[in-house]
Formats: sequence, structure tokens, C-alpha cells
Amino acid sequence: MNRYKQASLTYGAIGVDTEAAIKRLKAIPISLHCWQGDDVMGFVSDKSLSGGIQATGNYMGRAKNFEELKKDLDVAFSLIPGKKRLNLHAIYAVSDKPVEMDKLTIAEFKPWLDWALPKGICIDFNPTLFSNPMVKDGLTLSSPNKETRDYWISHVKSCRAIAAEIGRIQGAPCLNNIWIADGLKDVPADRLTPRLRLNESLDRIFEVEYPKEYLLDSLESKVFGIGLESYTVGSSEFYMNYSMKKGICCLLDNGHYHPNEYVSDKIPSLLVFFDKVALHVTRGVRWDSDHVVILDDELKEIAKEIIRNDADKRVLIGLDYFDASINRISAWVTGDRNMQKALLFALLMPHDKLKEYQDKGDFTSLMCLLEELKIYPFGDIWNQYLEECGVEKDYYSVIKKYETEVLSKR
Ligand code: RNT
Ligand code: ZN
Repeated sequence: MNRYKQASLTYGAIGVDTEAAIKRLKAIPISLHCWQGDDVMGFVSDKSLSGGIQATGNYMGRAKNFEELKKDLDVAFSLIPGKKRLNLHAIYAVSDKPVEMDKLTIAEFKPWLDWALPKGICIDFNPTLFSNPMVKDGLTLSSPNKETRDYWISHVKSCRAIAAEIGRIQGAPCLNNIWIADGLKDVPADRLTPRLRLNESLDRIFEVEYPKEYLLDSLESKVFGIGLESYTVGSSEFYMNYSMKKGICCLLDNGHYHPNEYVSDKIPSLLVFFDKVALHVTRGVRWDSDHVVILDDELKEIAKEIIRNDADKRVLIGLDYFDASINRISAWVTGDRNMQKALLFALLMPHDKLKEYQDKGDFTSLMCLLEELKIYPFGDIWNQYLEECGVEKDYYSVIKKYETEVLSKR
């Protein structure tokens, strides 16, 4: 008997249908962040990355333009199983002329659609409110300066229009996620007024309504950023309340909380009150360091909250990390595969039985089964999934060859 069949029987004995698990996994989209390919540089300026985030490392072969980034993404996508989406930032506008961030249009993103849609890949979007001279004293939408606020309001409004148009063209909603770094390095003299200004700017941004079939809006909070350690205007409480007020989504980035706070625990809390929850899956090492996603315990817990709550369509999974110290294509593939491994791991659990143990107060049986499941033949089911998706198990050698032939010559 082959390994998959054997493993399938082992799972079958505890009531888990491996075929159904594989089928369900194939339908869960993961939005791959284009910005791992070029250390979040984008195409519109040669300014270095700023705004509370940082990419570290200097590995060979960073993509420097649209053609290179597409080529690298093609290699990554060919090695990633399952359903794919592509997550773009406004700084990835494609244009021969200088691009004005407050006057972007769909025209600058048509080339991306022309490339992605024939592959069956839908696009998500993000306005870019960092790495830009119009960020004044670390502030954008919450700036005391009206001109600064107006500039960024126009930028985000144009991004929402672009995202809605992307959604219309692709025939499926485009998620437009707003993250701003606005904050202060040292002890504030006023924590309220910047939040009142942010509230007002967002109200102006959301004045325009778009059909939900085209556009989903989300707001991403953060506890602190580099150089902005003492105060973040867009805090978790601020955005949760704002999102509730406007009927839009919260986006939870698991690098954006205190190290003892877990996004896995926040997901079910939000599912009580919101139809949808968006995620930026990342890995913080001591802080929001955006390391490549590995198959660690918190990733597995996040996946469990999606699967056992039947929230496959309610939790929008996006990745968000940028490691410049290793091969960037490998970083994409490793992180994306790990997200899917965590989902598969959760799909291979007998959740009804485990919930029953919890409700009966049989915590001894619960612990025994949870621990036993950790050494079930998960890898054999994963390999079967890769085979069915027509994707190589060994992705490193394909990437290494591309590195030698292409990346090392850039
Ligand atoms: C930064 C946020 C944000 C960015 C991307 C590039 O801390 O996580 O989502 O990483 O928008
Ligand atoms: Zn993020």
C-alpha cells in the first residue's frame, strides 16, 4: 500500500476524511504579497523604505522593475500549490511617466490585470502611505497639516476607485487594505486629536460607496513601528470601532500586537461581530520583524480558527513579510506553503470530537488526542496534495537553478 493510502486509513480511523480535506484546501485562496520580491521598494521612486517598517539583508537578485518582478512571481507561483491571489501595493504602479500618488488610476494597474487574470489569479490592493516625502513628521491622514491630510485622502480615494475597478474587471471582490504608520517616537502631548483627525479623514475617504461585489475595505492596526515606538494613531481599538461604525473589515497582522497577544484568539472574537476578517500572516521575532512564515504553533492555531469555525470564506488570508537576507522567491514559496500546511493540519483534525470533549469537560481525553495528532502522518497527506496540484515537492533546486541563471546576473 502506498504511503498516502496508509496515512488516509490512519486518519480515517479517527473519522477524518483526507480526500475531503485536500479538496477543501484547494479552494482556499492565499493572497501572495508582491512586496517580498523587491524589499517593498516599488516602481515609483528610488527612495528607501521608511515609515515604521524595515527590510534587512542584501541577498542577490532583487527585482527592480515590473518585468523582473513578474518573472520572479511566475517562478514562485509555479511552485506554490492551491488557489492563488496576488496582493499589490500602489507603489507597484506601471507607467512610463512619473507617477503622482494622489492621482493614480486603473491604467497603471491594467498591466498587472492583463498578466494575472489569464492565470486565474485575482488581485488585492493597498494604498501606500509610507516611503514618501509627503509623509510629514511621520504623519499622513492624522497630520495637523490640512494639505498633508488632503493629499493622502486623495491617494486613498484613488486607490479605492482602482480596487473597485479591479474587482469589477476580475468579477470578484478586491480587498483594499489601509495601513498607515502615523505615530510618534516619544511621549505624546496629545493622543486624542490625531485620532479625531484620522476619524475625519477616513470619513471623507469612505464617503464614496462601491458595491461589495467589487470592493472590500479593511483597516490594519499596529502597536508600534520603528522610530514610532511611543504612539500609534491607528491602534487596534481605534480601527475595531471604526470598522464596526462603517461596516468594513479589520485586518489583523500577527506582527502588530504585544508578543503575548495572539491573533488566533482574536479571530473568533471578531467572527462574532463581523462578517469578514482579513489577515496579514507574518512572523514577528521579538517584534514586528516580518520574518518568513514558518510552520510554528501560532500559525497552526490561526489555521484552526479558520477551519473549525467554517470560516474559509470569511477569513481573507494574505501574507505579509519581507526578508532580504535569503532568496526572495524561496521566501515566497516557503511562507505560502507553510500557510497551506497549517490549513491542512487543521483540516486533518476531528474537530467535532475535540469540541465534544471540551463541552463534556473531558479535558484529559482532549489533551491526549491533541498531542497524539501532532505525530499523525501529516506529511504523507501533504505530499499527496502537492502531487494532485502538479507541484514539485523539492522547490529549492528549481529556485537555485533560476538563481544561477537569472538572479545572479542582475
Ligand atoms: C506594516 C504593515 C503593512 C506592510 C505592508 C507593506 O507593519 O504590516 O501591512 O507590511 O503594507
Ligand atoms: Zn501587514
